[in-house]
Amino acid sequence: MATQIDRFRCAEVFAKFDIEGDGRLDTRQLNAALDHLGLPAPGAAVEQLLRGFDVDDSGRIEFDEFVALVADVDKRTERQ
Ligand SMILES: [Ca+2]
Repeated sequence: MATQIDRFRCAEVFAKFDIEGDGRLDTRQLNAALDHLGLPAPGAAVEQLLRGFDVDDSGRIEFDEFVALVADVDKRTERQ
């Protein structure tokens, strides 16, 4: 079933896994967030995703980057 994860769901999950509340996720937090969304990715893939969507090159995933990343992973998961 298509999941269609929307921005509100992203915000909820982002807040849950942004343990420090600093508005960004590191690799481990991103991994946990994707698991929680039902989009599990192996560690190496998560690191690749983080690099690929880290638009501001901060080494972390901020919320807008997270929304884009989730939409992309979600879309690719649906195709399988
Ligand atoms: Ca970033």
